[in-house]
Amino acid sequence: MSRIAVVPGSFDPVTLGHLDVIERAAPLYDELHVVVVHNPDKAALLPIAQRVSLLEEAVKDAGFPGNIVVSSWSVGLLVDYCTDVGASVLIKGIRSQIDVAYETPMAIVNRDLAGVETVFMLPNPAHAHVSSSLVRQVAALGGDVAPYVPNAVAAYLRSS
Ligand code: COD
Repeated sequence: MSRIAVVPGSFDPVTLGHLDVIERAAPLYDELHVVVVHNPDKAALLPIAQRVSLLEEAVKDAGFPGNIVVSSWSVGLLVDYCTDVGASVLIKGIRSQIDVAYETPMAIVNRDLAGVETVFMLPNPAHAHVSSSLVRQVAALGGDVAPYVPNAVAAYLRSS
């Protein structure tokens, strides 16, 4: 049986922190779905299709393994996506106690709903301070986001 996992996120935009988690998770599974999900609690910067396209470019540029699938999910529960693709594991990056507090109830509910387990991965300390919201703020104020994002995102934000 294939081991399939899902890395969900807003990815608005994808950062080097996200890529670090994706790079380390990919070899652990046969198939890794990186899924852009709308988070209703956050004001969006980029349309979902643009986030998917930047993720695809970043994964390709980084030369990650070929078992990574980039997609999006906008209808219904995240665990419905997992069921659709046969994934039994969700992967979340944990930067701090704040992430633990946010992710823990979701992990338990996702297990209750569909038997999907959540695996928490600790970040590379070099990127542990990076978040999409920080990138959005720096970009909005005209700062250089290149240290925090893949080249494709830096180029896109410079040109938009
Ligand atoms: N280093 C390591 N990990 C990181 C970093 C970093 N620098 N930055 C972010 N991450 C992790 C985050 O902790 C998170 O695990 C993931 O990467 C994605 O982060 P974001 O900011 O892109 O996405 P979020 O936090 O807005 O998550 C959106 C989700 C849609 C994934 C989330 O809200 C979710 O799981 N929703 C489930 C919807 C649902 O079905 N609800 C009902 C049952 S709970």
